[in-house]
Amino acid sequence: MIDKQFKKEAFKESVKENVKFLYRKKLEEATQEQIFQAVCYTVKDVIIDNWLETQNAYKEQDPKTVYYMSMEFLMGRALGNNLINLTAYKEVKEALDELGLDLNVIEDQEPDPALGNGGLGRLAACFLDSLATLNYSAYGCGIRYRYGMFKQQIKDGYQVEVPDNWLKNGYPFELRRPEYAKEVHFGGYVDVEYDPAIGSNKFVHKGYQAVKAVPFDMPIVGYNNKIVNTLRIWDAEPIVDFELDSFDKGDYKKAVEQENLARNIVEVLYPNDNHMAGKELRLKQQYFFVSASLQAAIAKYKKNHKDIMKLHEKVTFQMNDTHPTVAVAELMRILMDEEGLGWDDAWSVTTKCVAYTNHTIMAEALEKWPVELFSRLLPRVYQIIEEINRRFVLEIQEKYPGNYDKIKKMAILYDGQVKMAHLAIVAGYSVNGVAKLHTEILKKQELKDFYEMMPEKFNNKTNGITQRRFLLHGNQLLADWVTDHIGPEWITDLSQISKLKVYVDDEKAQQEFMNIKYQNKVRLAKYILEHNGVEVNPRSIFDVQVKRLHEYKRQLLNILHVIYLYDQIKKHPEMDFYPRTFIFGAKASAGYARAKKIIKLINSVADVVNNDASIEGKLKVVFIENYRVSNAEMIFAAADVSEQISTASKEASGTGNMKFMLNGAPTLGTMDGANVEIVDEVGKENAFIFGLSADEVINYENNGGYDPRVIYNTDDEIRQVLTELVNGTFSSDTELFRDLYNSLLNQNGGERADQYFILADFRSYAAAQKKVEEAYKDEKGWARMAMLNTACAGKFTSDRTIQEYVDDIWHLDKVYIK
Ligand code: HBZ
Repeated sequence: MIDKQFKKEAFKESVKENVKFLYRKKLEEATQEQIFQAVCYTVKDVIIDNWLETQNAYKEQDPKTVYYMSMEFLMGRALGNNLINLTAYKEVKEALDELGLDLNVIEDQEPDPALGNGGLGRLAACFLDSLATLNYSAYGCGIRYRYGMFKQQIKDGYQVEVPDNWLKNGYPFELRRPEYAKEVHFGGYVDVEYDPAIGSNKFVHKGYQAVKAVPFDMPIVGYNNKIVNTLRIWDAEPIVDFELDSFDKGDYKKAVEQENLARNIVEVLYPNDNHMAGKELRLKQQYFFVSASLQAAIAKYKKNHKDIMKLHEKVTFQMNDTHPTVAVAELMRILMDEEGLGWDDAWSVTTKCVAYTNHTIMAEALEKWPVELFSRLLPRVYQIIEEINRRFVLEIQEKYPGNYDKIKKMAILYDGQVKMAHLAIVAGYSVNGVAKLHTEILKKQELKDFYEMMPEKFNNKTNGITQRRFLLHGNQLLADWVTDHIGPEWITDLSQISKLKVYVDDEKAQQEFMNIKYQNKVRLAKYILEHNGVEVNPRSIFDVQVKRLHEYKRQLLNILHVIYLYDQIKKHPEMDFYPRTFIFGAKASAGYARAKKIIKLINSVADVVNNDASIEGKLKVVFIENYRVSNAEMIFAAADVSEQISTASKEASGTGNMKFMLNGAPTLGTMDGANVEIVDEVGKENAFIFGLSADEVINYENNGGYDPRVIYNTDDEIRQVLTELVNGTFSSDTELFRDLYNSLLNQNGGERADQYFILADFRSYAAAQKKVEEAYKDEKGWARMAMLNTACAGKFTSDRTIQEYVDDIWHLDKVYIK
């Protein structure tokens, strides 16, 4: 270990000192939570030195910096990950052992900073890890929500949302930076005033409400390279402390309003994934963190650079979906109103500085704001968007004279709405999708008109995940085994993991690999017993679907298939059946009634199946409560089968699929998102692929021709499964699941019957599941397949993804710390 603080004796002393200092207690008297805090402060001490050194190196070497702008950073716990990246995990574990403490228990004291919903937020977190590890200068820019993603409790089979007060005990790794506070303005109006300095009129924003944005910095530790980057998340405070005497001055109302605005703005993360809520507060959140982040970035640039026209040489802003897209107009505003540039110069700089990543083609997720709301909340920014739109519409007319359909489809302002994706594409110098198939669909379907007009902007960046968290930390047994066989290079160069291929037919290696899987299954079984009170057999196949609950992800297909298997076992008790445990974990958006009903169905099926002695434990169903990053690490390590069963074309990429693969679980999935590339890497004989293709789905959607009733009427077994939703098999209330039943069979308003093609794919899914069972029975064959999945996962590291962003979009310079 490189740092003196991690010499065991010094570490132990420091922890004891911190317990004394923070809590006036001896170690023996402290709670585990207090010890957790003390350990974090010891670790933070080391990190701060590296953080300072990194900032010095950046100052000296002046590299180009990426600002990753995201409403969400789903970081997961920091302590264990920081120790891993400081290469101090094992030393610290031993030191704590010697103090009679268990590092795992201490890690479990940390709340998950859950400042994100799902894949998009977790991707941002993986990217920060890779940027630091690859020696690039980067800031994450986001919001310090008081309440992150809600905690999920399951009561009587229903999801109940409980507020996540993650800051309750103080978060040890964050640092408040009041000296970098910025002001952000809302509402008011735009006035025109003569400015003698420039000898012409200029626009002035007046009558606004102001909020103070105060940054909190979190360290992002690179792996074994002394780099520490920064995640900067903004808190909101009132500009002036609430003063009673302002009542007399007549601005009492405004003082209260400003105070309320500050209090509300960072209160809570919107818990929707792939769905736009359209709430005014959400737009306030967006502008709040974007404005503060841009102001900070420009102030930092101006410290060492004179020419604002060269901003793009040192700075680039990546917009994580359209959520931060107001950055386009805000950067224009700052460049014109604060820096004094004219329109053309400001546009030239802006369009070299901003780039956009698209994460979805789901129509309901596309951000469109009513003009009324937008222009009231952000009058000056709206004015700038009008001008961007006016000029863009002229360009369309020039390119497609007389073609008004193009304007209708492509304008930024249309039908009384501000279309954020259009703004992002028009201003962005790069537009990327997150997997090959997704990018192709963007080019050929969703964004076709834009692709035809500006093909040079479009590119693909297939997602990735960090192997440091999802193998080295989450699956320490397998990580050690891999290192024993091929050395430790895979930790920073995952392509090396292909060296495992020479072992896939080696019987000893197979046994060791599967024994590790078994131990991880035992660990998960223990967790399930403690948290769900359900006993599961670690010798059974662990078939896992963990991700947000969404109809397009088709947890409903999975549970309907479980019902089908249950029917089969009941009908043919003598049939050969390999024991199976179906494991689910998913949060549903609080307002998404059908998603919540699917959770209830899973739990109702679990109740019946798990308590039916006649099936002799062959089938178990478990719904893991409060799925989040910390328990995900354990779940991936224990999975035999990775369920990636979205309706083809709907899942932009998926990243859970990659985490399962790395941990040796073959994919059972559709040809969707990054599944396609997983199959390319591992071979289709080492995955279980089923279902309609993306082209087939899109064809049905565009031209009709799919009728689930035909399947219902002709397939007795499927009909029986559906009937059991409404005949009392899983609930004495026969109406409880009526909506799910109807959604599969009846058209409802604008919604097609079975719009996610569950019945269409049911038989091929069941057949693929049968193949899984057969394959699993062949122990050696399965071990080989599992190992090949791990060995072929090299492409799916976020280190590769980040290097592609750097090479094609960001053009950052590497920085080394002496
Ligand atoms: O982004 C996900 C995609 O569904 C998934 O396929 C992809 O792998 C991942 C990373 O690229 N999208 C999300 O997670 N989206 C959101 O969480 C979201 C949150 C708020 C919104 C819209 C979408 O307003």
